Amino acid sequence: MAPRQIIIDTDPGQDDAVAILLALASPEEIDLLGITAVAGNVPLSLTTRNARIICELAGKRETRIFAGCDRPLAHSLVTAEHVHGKTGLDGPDLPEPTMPVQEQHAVDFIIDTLRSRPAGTVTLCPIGPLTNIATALQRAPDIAARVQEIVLMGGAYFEVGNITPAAEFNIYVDPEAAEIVFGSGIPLTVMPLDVTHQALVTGARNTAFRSLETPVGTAVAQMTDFFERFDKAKYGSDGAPLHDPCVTAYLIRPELFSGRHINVEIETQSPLTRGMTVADWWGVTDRTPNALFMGGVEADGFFNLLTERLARL
Ligand SMILES: [Ca+2]
Repeated sequence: MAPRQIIIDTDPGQDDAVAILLALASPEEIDLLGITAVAGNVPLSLTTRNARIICELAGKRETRIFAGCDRPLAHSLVTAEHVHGKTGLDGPDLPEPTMPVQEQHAVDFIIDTLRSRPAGTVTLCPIGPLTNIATALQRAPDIAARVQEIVLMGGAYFEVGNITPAAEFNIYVDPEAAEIVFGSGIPLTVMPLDVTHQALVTGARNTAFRSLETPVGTAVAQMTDFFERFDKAKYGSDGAPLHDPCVTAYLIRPELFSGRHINVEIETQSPLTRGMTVADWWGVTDRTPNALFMGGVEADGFFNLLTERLARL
């Protein structure tokens, strides 16, 4: 089968970094058309910088990187330096990037790519707030029918929230954008916290990265070491959850994940639950299903895949 053509829309982030590295290491399954940066974990200038650092770390300087929206559609930006550190990529000591940022705006790149390639052949992979994707859909509604699928990291049902008691970070930062994406009619596959909190970098898994004894393996071990302090303190878990790599792993090994095709709506109004993904997991409404909402991952298979692929870089 030909590799899937994808655009990764991202706010790196240590876990974004691992998601991108997995894609770059997997050319049989993934043809990465470009990386579009968005404001999220840290401001846009840093997410664009971090995307370039990651591509250079992987030796993939030819990757096209585009800068996108620097703020959510309707509210001011909320960032997460308390999780990811001041740069968004704290942990390893990586050089400042020198590869270029493309001149075209990320939203224009998304629109042009969908219009210029055959309908149903491009998959969007958002692993940050949904601002770039929603802006593209607002500006060019015709592209909705051309997207093969959106596979995204965001939301939660059983785990409820991580940035507020009710909301997951990516959706919380731009719920108006999420509402547009979830209402777009595009086939959606969603990796919520319910899944990503099962993908924990335990000590043994971190050691497996480090034991690759490559610059990529070492950097991933250092990034996940940094990132885990927050989750260990907050959840008492065994290590950092690798949220975003669930998206790229799904493109390679979908059978590692299980979920339900259900209705998911986004709360945009309530001050208490703004950004909540109201997921009808139990089918208690007659609302039309709009998303394959994942609930489980085979964690050992996921980490074996990750380690095996990162070894190639
Ligand atoms: Ca992210």
